[in-house]
Amino acid sequence: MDTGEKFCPRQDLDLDTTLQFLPAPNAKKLEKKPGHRRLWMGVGFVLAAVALSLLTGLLVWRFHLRSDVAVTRVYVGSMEIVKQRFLPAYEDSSSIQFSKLSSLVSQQLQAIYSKNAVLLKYFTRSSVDAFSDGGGDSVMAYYQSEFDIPAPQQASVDAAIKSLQTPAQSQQSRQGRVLVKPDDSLNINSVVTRAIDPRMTSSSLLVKKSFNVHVQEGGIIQSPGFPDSSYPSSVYLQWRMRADPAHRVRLDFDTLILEDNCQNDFVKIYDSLAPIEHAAITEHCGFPHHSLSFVSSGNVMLLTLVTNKEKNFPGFRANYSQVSRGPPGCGGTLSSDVGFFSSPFFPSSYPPRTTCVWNIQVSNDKLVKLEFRKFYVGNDSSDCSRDYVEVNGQRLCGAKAGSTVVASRSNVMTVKFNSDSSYVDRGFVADFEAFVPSDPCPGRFRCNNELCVDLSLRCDGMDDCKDASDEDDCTCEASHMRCENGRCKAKFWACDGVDDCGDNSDESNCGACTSSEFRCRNGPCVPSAMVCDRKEDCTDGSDESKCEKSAAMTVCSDLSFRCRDGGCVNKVNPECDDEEDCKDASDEESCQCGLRPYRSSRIVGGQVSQEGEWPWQVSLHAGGKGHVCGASLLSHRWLLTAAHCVQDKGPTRYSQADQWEAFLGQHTQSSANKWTVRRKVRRIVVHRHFDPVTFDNDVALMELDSDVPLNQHIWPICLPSPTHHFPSGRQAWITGWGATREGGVAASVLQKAEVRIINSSVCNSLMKNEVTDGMLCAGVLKGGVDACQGDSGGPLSVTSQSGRVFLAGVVSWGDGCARRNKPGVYTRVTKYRNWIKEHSGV
Ligand code: 4AZ
Repeated sequence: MDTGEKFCPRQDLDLDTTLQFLPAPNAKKLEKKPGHRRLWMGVGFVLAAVALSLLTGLLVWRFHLRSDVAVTRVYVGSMEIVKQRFLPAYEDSSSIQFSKLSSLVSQQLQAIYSKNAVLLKYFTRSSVDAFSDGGGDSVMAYYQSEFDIPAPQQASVDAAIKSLQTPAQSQQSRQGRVLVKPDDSLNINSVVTRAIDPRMTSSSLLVKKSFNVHVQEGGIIQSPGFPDSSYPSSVYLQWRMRADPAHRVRLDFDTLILEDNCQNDFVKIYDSLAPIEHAAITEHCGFPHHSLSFVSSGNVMLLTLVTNKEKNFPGFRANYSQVSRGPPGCGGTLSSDVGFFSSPFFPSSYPPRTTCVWNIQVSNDKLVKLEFRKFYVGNDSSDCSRDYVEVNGQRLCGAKAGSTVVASRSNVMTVKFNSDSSYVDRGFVADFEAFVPSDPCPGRFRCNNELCVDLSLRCDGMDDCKDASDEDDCTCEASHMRCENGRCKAKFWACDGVDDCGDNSDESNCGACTSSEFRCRNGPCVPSAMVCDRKEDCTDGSDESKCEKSAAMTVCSDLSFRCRDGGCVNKVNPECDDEEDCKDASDEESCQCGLRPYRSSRIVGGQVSQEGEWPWQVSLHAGGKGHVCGASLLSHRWLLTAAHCVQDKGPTRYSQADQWEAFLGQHTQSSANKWTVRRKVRRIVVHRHFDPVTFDNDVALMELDSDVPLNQHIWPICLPSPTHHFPSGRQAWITGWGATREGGVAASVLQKAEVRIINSSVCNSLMKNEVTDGMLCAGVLKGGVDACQGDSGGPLSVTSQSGRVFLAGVVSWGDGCARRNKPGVYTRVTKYRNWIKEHSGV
């Protein structure tokens, strides 16, 4: 629902143009005169109608019937001028040197176009936008050429532009026909011209501006107004970045939040100083969920921002720097028996126009096995003709989930990576190891796909090999059932609507239910009346999992939402769903929460968050020890955390408010954060019945010493009503700066990880019956994703159907971190909703 939420704080940008309405004329003049003028009015009306039809006819003729009406078409390009030394003055478009060289380039272009009858006919003008140092004794010129072309001729001009040969190429042509003869004054090595992205020449763009940036020293580029206000509308801005010769430009985004529709607003980055399509390396809009980092192939890069009139969002901020050419780790000979390598600059995107070749050579009597841990190499196409990795002659491209394994038939393997001139990707990481053909996985299990996995993962009900071969031919343990194909799967996965066995045998024989019964996904039948009563009668919660907005019982029950006037609403989760369900509208009160001002989109197995993605996340620092626990912002003044965070430990008096400081709007723990607001804690309210042994009632409130201002980085999360239903299987997010693996160290940048709510009975069977009514389980049973030490007190966030984020849980405890079949345990916030209200008023 928050998709269209306009980010519209302050607008005080010098780039903005302002619309002014004319003052109304003297009101008296607008008064109606008596009827004696009716005749004149009639005549006037007829005349006006005739004039209007004439005008309409003219316009139709002008734009639809006359095919020779010319439209201006813009082409952009680059030209390499050799035997020309680059002068610093070429960067200044007002210098004499710039004017001189650009007029020579324009003449040269005119000469090129005049060799082609079609181009000659429609060419109007060229202008040079910029020059850059081409290295050695060469200069790159970036230009625009305009052609006035009648609509039917546009395709032939496009074709003529495409067919243009550069002087070097044409001189080598077999017929010996020189199509383009260079002007005497310029020596040209290559010319590339292409039609510009039409979104960049839209007539609605009111402001066009360019900025020149030298990246040697490093620095920040941000959209105008960032972070205090939205970016301006209807602009085309470009930042021309130049590095020293023999260096590359590197650009790392820490925030990018634009409108979702790339037809309206977008950033586009080029491996050139001209927005030339074949050098476009990336385009983004919306709210990308992975980090964005780019490296140029040469010493220039162009960043463009185009916006339209509607919906403006916060924009972007990126750090620029330069790195020396000669990419580290691009190819070479690898002669150990085990090792790894990655695409250049991984985890940044690889640069365009790059080729690396690795020659792996292991001991003579062994073979080589290569496993791609990560693989994002361009688009998947049948011939992998653009960006690809070639292993022993076999090309791979696209994005591959899980691991991909390739083995050699000898002790050598050649791996080649190639990127073309446009659209880059995140690249790959590859591990290689030598193996003896008779024992390819010493001490480990050998999967059919040649992957080796730990022996303990065999027959545990999880597909660790990615081809399920670790689950073949197993003797099933008591908690497992046997599939027809011989695999073992956890019993509670039977009849859950998912083919876990791979032969669907876990989904057959699930028993027929009568017509007045509902069949739970995991098998049992329950009376139909129990469906959508907001009580999980099926142990997998399937009787409640598809009930959003389902209507309604007519009577009040324990599960009804209670309006302030005592009325009941029996719709599932009616609070803050933007529909007034209570007669007194109290279900839509206090709903300034849970919405990021844009959308999109210790943690183990998580990923780095975007700045501002979790504005309710709080970092609690104590006793001068830095970050200790997480918390969630509930209002201007109140935080919710875990009671176990505020228990005295040894000499540290965690129970005392004066020991704590809350950091709001924080992103990184180690470095300065522009939006961070710090507050001392005035009061801590710990749940009276917190049990430090069982962790039952693990909840505490913190009152800040003064209100915090709310903004796009600091915003409260919604509290669910006591009857809010979070069904099993619902996606949830955990966030925090805790350890990124069990026993590991805390994260510097706020981490996020996706988990699912887990049915309490299932959870209790996995957690030795230690899960109480005040607890809620969430996790990934396969392992690898979880909250961990240092995440405690932080939020378990669930997004409702209406797009608002609700606090389902508070990170509380677990059996280690990210262990298989050991979900994380959270304080169940619905159970404490009234307690929170009672003690904080929120
Ligand atoms: C902790 O020590 C902790 N895996 C928090 C959560 C979990 C484990 C430990 C859940 O704060």
